[in-house]
Amino acid sequence: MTEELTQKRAVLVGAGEDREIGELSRLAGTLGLEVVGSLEQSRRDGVGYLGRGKRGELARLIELLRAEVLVTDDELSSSQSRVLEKAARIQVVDRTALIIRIFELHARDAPSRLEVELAELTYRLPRVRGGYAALSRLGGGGATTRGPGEQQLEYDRRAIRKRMQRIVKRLSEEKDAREIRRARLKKGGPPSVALVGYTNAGKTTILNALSRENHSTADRLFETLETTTRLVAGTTGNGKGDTCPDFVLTDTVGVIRKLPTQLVHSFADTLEVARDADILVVCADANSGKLEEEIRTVEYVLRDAFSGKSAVGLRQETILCLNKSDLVSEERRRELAASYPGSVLMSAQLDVSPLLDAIKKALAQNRVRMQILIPHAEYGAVSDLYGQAEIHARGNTAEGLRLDVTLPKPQAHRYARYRTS
Ligand SMILES: Nc1nc2c(ncn2[C@@H]2O[C@H](COP(=O)(O)OP(=O)(O)OP(=O)(O)O)[C@@H](O)[C@H]2O)c(=O)[nH]1
Ligand SMILES: [Mg+2]
Repeated sequence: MTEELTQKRAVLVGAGEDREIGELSRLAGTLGLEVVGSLEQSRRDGVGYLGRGKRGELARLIELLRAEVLVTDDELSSSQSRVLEKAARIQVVDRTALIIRIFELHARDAPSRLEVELAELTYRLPRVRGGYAALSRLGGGGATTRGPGEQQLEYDRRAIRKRMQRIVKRLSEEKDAREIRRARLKKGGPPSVALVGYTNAGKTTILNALSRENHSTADRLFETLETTTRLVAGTTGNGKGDTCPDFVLTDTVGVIRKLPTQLVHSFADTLEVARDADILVVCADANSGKLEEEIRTVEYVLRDAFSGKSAVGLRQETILCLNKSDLVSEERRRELAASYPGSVLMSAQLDVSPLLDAIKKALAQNRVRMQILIPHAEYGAVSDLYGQAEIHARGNTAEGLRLDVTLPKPQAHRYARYRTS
């Protein structure tokens, strides 16, 4: 897609009140760019992202620092990009292209790769026109790039649209299959817990610790681009010998502020998992300077995805997990406990048992105990019970099978008609 960016000397620019050079620098670092300088402006310029004067300053900075790539904190229109490229006279990469490139590098399975390709094509399509150095040719020629003939452009656009249609079709087939699998799992299966949160919060580290597996974690943004589901045995240890039903735990794609719209599709799976989970664990990096904003971004993305019908924390049991407590001072811990009552402050690297305890408690609260009588003719209903219910007592009677069970609330209503007390 982009020509190799690794190890290139990059200058970062951020314009507008919501610029965030620190995070942009981490995104650039994730791609292996070497950040050598930055320039900021409080107002975003419609013509060239930076105002005219600032563009002059930028050109001098680039020369001084011998920078090879310019990275902007916002997506640029193709004309903004042209103007900026003309001033900078080096390759310009906007925030969207940067994030798409990270997704491309980190996509491991076929569906994730298709999602990223779709995002890239969506990004590229409106930029085919007029000699804009399209994503595939970033770095080519800068201001001197000339557009290919109109006919060629139309041909390119048509090819892009055709490819997009094919990807959308394949992804929708994939989605149907996934939904069938999920529905099947949900029907007879154990309760589900989803780990959601800002990128780099430690979700995969938590999954690994709870399931004793070893999925890739790294101090890079968007390390995980697929959802992974693992069964966690209810007896998984805090050493206290507590037991709880088994539950399935799902790791999801991290969220980021100013999420490129082209990538929203890539989050569909994550959002479905979050929507369907019995318990939602919102993970955050307790040591982040932007903790509050990161939590709000995650809630916003989820709320948006649940299309306003159910805000986070209303329909589902939600646990706020403030991770990486090992990195914060004692004083900050007290502040966090006061600011986020009910949250779990812990370090996934040291000990996940505080979170496990909170999940167990939430699972217990999310369950009801009831006595049911299943008539002989409806024995089929019994088999669905196994796996999701704790059975305390059972006995055959003339009317049918009497059971004393504890069930997850979401499933309990299905047995309501058999209920005797
Ligand atoms: N100090 C400290 N570092 C942690 C802790 N938990 C995770 N990390 C580190 O934080 C970084 C990110 O962890 P991941 O588990 O990959 O985070 P993630 O939320 O899965 O990130 P994405 O997949 O990119 O969304 C890694 O370098 C981890 O080793 C913790 O409790 N303490
Ligand atoms: Mg991860």
